[in-house]
Amino acid sequence: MAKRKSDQLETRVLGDQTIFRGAGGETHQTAGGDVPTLTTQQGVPVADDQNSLKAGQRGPTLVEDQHLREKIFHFDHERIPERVVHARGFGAHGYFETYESLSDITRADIFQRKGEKTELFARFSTVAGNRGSPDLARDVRGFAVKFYTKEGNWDLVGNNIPVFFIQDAIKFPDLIHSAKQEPDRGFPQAQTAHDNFWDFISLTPESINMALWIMSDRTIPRSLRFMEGFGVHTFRMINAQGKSSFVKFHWKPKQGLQSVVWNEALKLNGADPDFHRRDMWNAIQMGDYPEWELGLQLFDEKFAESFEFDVLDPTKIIPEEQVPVRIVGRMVLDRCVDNFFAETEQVAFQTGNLVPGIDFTNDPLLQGRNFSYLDTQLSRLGSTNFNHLPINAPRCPFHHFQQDGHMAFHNPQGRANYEPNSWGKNGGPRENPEKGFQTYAEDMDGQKGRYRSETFADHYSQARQFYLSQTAIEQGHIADAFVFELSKVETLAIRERIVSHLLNVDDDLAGKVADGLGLKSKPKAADAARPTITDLKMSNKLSIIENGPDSFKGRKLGVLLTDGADIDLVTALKSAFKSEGAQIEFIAPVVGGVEASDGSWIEAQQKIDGGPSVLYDAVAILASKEGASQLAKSPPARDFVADAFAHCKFIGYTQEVQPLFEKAGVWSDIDDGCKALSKKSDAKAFVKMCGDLRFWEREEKLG
Ligand code: HDE
Repeated sequence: MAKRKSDQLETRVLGDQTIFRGAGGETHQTAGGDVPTLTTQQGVPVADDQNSLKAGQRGPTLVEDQHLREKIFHFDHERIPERVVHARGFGAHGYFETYESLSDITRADIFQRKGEKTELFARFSTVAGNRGSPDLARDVRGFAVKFYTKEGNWDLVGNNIPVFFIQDAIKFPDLIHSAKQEPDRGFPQAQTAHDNFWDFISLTPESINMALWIMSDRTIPRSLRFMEGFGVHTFRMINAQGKSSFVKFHWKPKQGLQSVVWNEALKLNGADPDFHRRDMWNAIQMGDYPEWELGLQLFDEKFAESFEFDVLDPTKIIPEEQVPVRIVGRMVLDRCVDNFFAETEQVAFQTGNLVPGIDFTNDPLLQGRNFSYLDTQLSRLGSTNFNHLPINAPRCPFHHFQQDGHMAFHNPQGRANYEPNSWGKNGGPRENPEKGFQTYAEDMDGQKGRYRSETFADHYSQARQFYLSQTAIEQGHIADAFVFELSKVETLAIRERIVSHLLNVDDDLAGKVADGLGLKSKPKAADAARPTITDLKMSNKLSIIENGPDSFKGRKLGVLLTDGADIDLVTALKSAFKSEGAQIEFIAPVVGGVEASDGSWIEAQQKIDGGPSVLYDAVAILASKEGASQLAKSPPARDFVADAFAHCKFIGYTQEVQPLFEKAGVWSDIDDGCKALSKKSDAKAFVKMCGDLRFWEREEKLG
C-alpha cells in the first residue's frame, strides 16, 4: 500500500486495480503492470488524475493546476466545424488493384502496370444531415476516394447517383440551403421532406431528373457496401502522346445493388442510427472486405457531338447501352481507421487533386467545385497546412517551397525557399516539363458572359428514361416517395408544381402522385424549354432490382429463438448461412440466451426489443410451443414478424410459431416467401431462397 503525502488521500494497488481513496470516496482504475505513466502534453508525469488542486478539503480550485487547465482547455476545443455538406460520413482504408495497363489511354501512373496495388482511403457520406444525423435518411450518398498514387494524390469525389440537381456551381449554395434545416426554426434536418427543398426543386426544372433518382430506393441503400459510385462529371484522360479521351467513372459493387424499403428506413433510424457505419465496420473487422470494380465509359469528340445531350451537363447520364463500361480495376476496403477523428473527420478531398494523365472538362459544376473544395478546408481544418496531416499527405516523395503558416510540420530545409536560385544542388526542387502535370491544350474561344448553354435545355427526357427503365416494384416506390415527401410540404402550390413537372416525365407517375396527394384537379404540365423525347431506349442498368446480389453472401440473417428451440435446425441454419459467407445473429427474450431442445445453451446477440427485424436481410423464427405463446404476448416480437412480412423479407419458421404469427396478423397470409423449416435440409433451401433481394410478389398483394 503506497501512502500519499496528503493525510486525506491514499492510493492502494489491489491486483491490477489502483484504488484512490479521498474524502469523496473511492475510485478504482485498472492498470496492467507495463502500462505507461500518464503525462501532460509536456510529458510531465501525472500523480493524480481524479482530483483537481484545491485550497483545503472543501476550498476553491487553484488556477495553478496546469494539468486541469490543459485538460479542460483541450477538451473545450475538440470539435472542428463539420463539413457544410456531407458532414456525416464513414471512412475506411484499402487498395486499388489495376487489372490492365491503360497506357494507350492515359499516362496516369496508377493505370500503367497490371496487378499493381495503390493505397487508398474512401469516405462515404450523406449530404444534408448534420454530423449526428441518422444513417438511413433519404439522401444521396457521397462516394469519395483518395488514391495515394506514385505521382501524387488523385481524389475521385463522387456520389452514389450519376447525375446532379443543378448545372452550374453558382446554384449550389441555394440548393443546399433549401435542403438543410430551415434557417428560422433549425429543423427539419437530414430530410428533404419539407417546403423549402421542394419549393427550390419545383422552380428549378433542371433538377427533375435528379428528383426521380432521389425518390428511388438509391437514396436508402441497404448498406454502403451495396451501392454504386459515380464520378458524375465528364473528365478527360490524356496519354503520353497528348491524346485526350473523355471519361465517366463508375464504381460497381461486387456485392450487387441492394436497398431497404422506406418504411424499414424510418424504423431503422430509430433502431440503429449507425446502421451503415456499423455494417461497414463489422464487415471489415470480420474479413468480409467490400469490393467495387472501377469502370470507365470512354468516348471521343465524335460521340460527344452525336449524343442527344451535352456531355458537359452533369444532370445527364450516358446510358451504358450507348457507351459500355470498361472494367479496369478493383477497390478493396480492408482496414478500419485507427482513429475516426484523425482519419475520417480530417480527410480533405478535393476535385482539384488530379494527377498527370487525368484532366478536367468545362462542366460548369466541376469548375465551381475545383474552387470550393480547397477553400472549405481552411475553415474546416483551420490551417493552410491541412495537407501535412498524415491522412492527407501524399505517400510519394514531395518537394516544394511552400512554408510556414499554422501548424507547419514540414518546411523547406536549407537556405533555398524560392526559385529560381543560384544554389545549384542545394537549391531545392526544380520543375520537370516531361514528368510534370500538363493541362490538356483545349482550344478556347468565346465572349465573356453569364451563359447557360442551349444544349443543357432538355430537363425531362432522361427523367422519363430513368422512370420507365425501373421494374414495376421500383416505379411504385418512386411514386410512393414523391407522395410521402410532398405530403410533408404544407404549401399546396408547391405540391402542384411538382406534379406539373412530373406530367412532362410520365402521365402515369404524375397521376399516381396527384391521387396520392388527393389533388382535387390535375395541374397542367409545366412549360418545357424542350419537349420530352419519348423514345429513348430503356436501360436496365438503372434498376436496383435488376442488378441485385446473386446470393446471400455478405448479408445478415436474424434468428429469433426461445427456450426449447430445435437444436438441429439452429445448427443447420448456422452452418448453411456461414458457408454461404453470410452473417447470422441470434435474438432472444433475454440477451443471455436460451436453452435449446437438447439442453445446450445458445447465447444471443440481441434482446428482442433491441434486435427488430429491420436490422436483418432475412429472418427465421425458431420457437418451442411454450416459447411461441410467450412471444405472442410480446409487442416487439409481434412487430418482428409483422415488419419482416410487410418489408417482403424471406421468413423461415417452424410450425410451433403459429400463435405468434396469428397475433402478428400474418399466419393466414403465409406465402412462398415464407419457408417452413422442419428438417436439416430445409436450411439449405432457405439460404438459396434468401439469395434473391426480397419476396416482391408479396408487396403487390399487400398493395
Ligand atoms: Fe461536393 N462539397 N460540392 N459534390 N462533395 C463538399 O467539401 C460542392 C458535388 C461531394 O467525404 C465540400 O470537403 C460544390 C457533386 C462529396 O469529405 C464542399 C458543388 C458531387 C463530398 C463541396 C458540389 C459532390 C463533398 C464540403 C457544386 C458528386 C464529401 C466539405 C458545384 C460528384 C467528401 C468538403 C468527403 C463535399 C462543394 C457538388 C460530392 C463545400 C460547390 C456534383 C462526396 O467543398
